[in-house]
Amino acid sequence: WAFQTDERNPPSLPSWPIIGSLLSLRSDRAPHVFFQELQEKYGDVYSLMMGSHNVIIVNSHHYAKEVLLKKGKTFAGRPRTVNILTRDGKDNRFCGLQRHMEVSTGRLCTGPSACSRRLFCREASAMCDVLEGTQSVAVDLAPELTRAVTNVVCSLCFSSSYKRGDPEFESMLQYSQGIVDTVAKDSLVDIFPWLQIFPNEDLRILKECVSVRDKLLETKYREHKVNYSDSVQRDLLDALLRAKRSSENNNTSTQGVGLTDDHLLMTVGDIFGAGVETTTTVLKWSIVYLVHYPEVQKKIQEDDRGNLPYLAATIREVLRIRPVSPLLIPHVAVADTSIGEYAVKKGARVIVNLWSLHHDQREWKNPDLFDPGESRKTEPGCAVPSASYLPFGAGVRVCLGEALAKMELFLFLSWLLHRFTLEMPAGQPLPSLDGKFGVVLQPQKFKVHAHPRPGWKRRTNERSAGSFG
Ligand code: PLO
Repeated sequence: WAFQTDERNPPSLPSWPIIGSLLSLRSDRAPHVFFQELQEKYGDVYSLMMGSHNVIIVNSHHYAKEVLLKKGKTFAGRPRTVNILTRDGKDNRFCGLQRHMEVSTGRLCTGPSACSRRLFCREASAMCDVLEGTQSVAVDLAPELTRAVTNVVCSLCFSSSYKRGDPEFESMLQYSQGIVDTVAKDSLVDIFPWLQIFPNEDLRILKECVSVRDKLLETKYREHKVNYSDSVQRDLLDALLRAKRSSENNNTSTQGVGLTDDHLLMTVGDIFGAGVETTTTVLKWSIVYLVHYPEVQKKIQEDDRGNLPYLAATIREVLRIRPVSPLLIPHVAVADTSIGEYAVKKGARVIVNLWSLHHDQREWKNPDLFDPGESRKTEPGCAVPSASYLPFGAGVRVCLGEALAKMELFLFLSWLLHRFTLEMPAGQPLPSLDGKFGVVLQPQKFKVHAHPRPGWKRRTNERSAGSFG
């Protein structure tokens, strides 16, 4: 028979008509942990039905790299899950439209430079000054961390920043949390189509938060257009405005699709949201682990090597043990293809379980243990601790902000640990290591005491401020 092939289908979870594999998907665990558990029974690659969709879960780095790198273009499709957030995919990010525009303007503007470095130091230092005022009370560091990170992104995108207690900032905190909490569930709406017919509470919250966000973005956009000039490029929004103008001037080229105001708004919205939520989350996890492991904190503080390699190793380990995006964002096969020995039909969704890669027993010694030490290194000088490590994804959909994020995390944490020792107040339990599953994996709320270090002022005089690392 001519159409007989060597490829077989991946092992599949039991499935029933209409409800798909829903019955075997009931579990109290977060989806990434549950998918990792299923790996024991079904193997590294298995498939399940969610409603009428065929979903393939990939749990090891060989297969993950085939999807993201080797066959990256074939798997570069996106499900229409985030269409509420992105006005039907007009953000270029989730749906691949004119990504080149985002890449050229985004990289140009947000790639780390001496300028962004100065910006990080300015915000980190301002944050430390505020923390200094908290004296001996334990506080939730999240609002100040978020404000500092927001101000960095705000400066890069809109040349503006927020003071403490700014009502616009407060409303941003609120809507953003609303989106983080609900947008991952919204992708379930896409997976279980009948949820769309019966809109639920989460969907209402999501729509409301997105509308608040859009109003804010539109205001920023309107204000910007007034002062726009072709000759100066103040920030990312200016760069996008310029790209839009030039696409209007030769609209025969760019695939016949002009850049609309919506494209532009959704692109800044994305960069803004991604820049704030991801970095803040990693900073929070870093603090959680630093109070759990005071010896790690001490070792970073005592490191007198200029580029603080132990801090860099700590950040790498935080990104491994608590990846920001444990299931990445789902991919869709745009043609019939395969993963390893398994056939994959066009339209299948592929979820790369980064959690499995980062907790793979075959690749890591004691993967559930936080250990920034030597045992996580493959070779000296090698920046990547193992092949089974992709905190920023890979391939065509790789994180655009990787370099910026690494520099930002490094500078923020070095300022923080230079000026403070972070401790739990006496008698308080340590913060939980369990994350809350959402579009990013966030730690639960906790309070810590930022104890000023004796003599930090003396040391700042020795090395001029901002020259860490
Ligand atoms: C975060 C909440 C914001 O209000 C909107 C937003 C935009 C872009 C999203 C981001 C949220 C979460 C993290 C995402 C980012 C795009 C890329 C990034 C999903 C929802 C990751 C981790 O892939």
